Amino acid sequence: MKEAARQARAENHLVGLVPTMGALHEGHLSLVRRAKQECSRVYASLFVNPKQFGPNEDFAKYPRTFESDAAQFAELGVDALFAPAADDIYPGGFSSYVNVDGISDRLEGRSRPGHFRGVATVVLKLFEIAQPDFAYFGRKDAQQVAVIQRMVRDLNLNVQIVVCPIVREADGLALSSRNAYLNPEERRAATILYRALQAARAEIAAGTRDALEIQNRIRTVFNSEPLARLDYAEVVAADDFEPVARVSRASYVLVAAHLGKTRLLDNMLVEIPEKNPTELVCHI
Ligand code: PAJ
Repeated sequence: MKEAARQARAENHLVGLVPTMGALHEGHLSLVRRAKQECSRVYASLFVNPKQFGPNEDFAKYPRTFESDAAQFAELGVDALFAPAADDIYPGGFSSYVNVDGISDRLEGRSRPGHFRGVATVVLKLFEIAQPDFAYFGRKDAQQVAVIQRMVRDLNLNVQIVVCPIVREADGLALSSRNAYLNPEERRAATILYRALQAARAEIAAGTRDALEIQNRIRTVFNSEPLARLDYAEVVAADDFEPVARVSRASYVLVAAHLGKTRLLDNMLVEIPEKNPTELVCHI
C-alpha cells in the first residue's frame, strides 16, 4: 500500500481514501462514488479495528464479508484495497495512541470508553500509509467525523476530510452494518430514530430553538415504541460536540438507542444559513 501511495504521489495523482470495516452497504459505496468523482486514484481500506471495540462489544461477531466487499470495491473502480491483518497494524509491543481529548469523552465516548482513541489511532495510521489528499467519511457517525477533523487540525495532517450525507433505507432507517443484527420486529421498530429526528425537525421548523424542548420531543416519540430504549438525545455544537442550550450555531441533534441488544445511532445536522439566519436548515 505504501509503495502504491508513493507511486501515485510521484505521478501527481489526486488520491482519495475511503476507510471502512467492511460488510459494505450503500452508505459505504456512496463514499466510494464521491471519491471516484473527485480523485484520480481511489483507495479503500477494510479493517475491523480491534482497538475501537470495548471488551464486551461485538468485535468477534462483527460481520465479515471480505469476498463480496472486495468485489463491490472493484466494481466501483477502487484502484487498491488495503485489507491488512491485525498483526500488521498492531505488531507486538505496539504502544502509541492518538487521544483527541474532550470530543472523545462525551456521548459515544462515554458509552464506549476507548472507542475514539482506537478510531483516531487507526485512522492516523491509514492516512500515513495511504497518503491521501482527501479522505471520505459519513455524517452517519458525526462524532467520529468531529474527532477526526480535530485530529487533522491539531496534528497538521495533510489531508482534507470530506463529509458525506447519510444514506437511508426507504423507510428512513440509516444504513448500518449493525442493522443485520435486528430481528424483524426490531427492524420495524428501528425507524423510531428517524421518526424522532423528523419530529425534532418539525419542532425546529415551528420555531423552537431550546435544546431541552427538542430533546423532550424526541423522548416523547420514543415513549411510543416499547421495543426501543433511548440511550441519549442531545443537541451539540457541530465543531466541538459541546452541548448547547439553544440552537444558535451549526449543531447536531443526536440520538442513540437500543433495539434489543443492538445499539443504533442517527443524527440531524442543523445549519444556520448566512443569508437568512432565522430559517435553520435541517439535514436528516
Ligand atoms: P464503518 O462503520 O465500516 O464505516 C465506514 C464509513 O462509512 C464511515 O465513514 C461511516 O460514517 C460511513 N457510513 C456508515 N453508514 C453510513 C450511511 N448510512 N450513510 C453514509 N455513510 C455511512 O466508521 C468506521 O467503519 C470505522 O470507525 C473506521 C473509520 C473505518 C475506522 O476503523
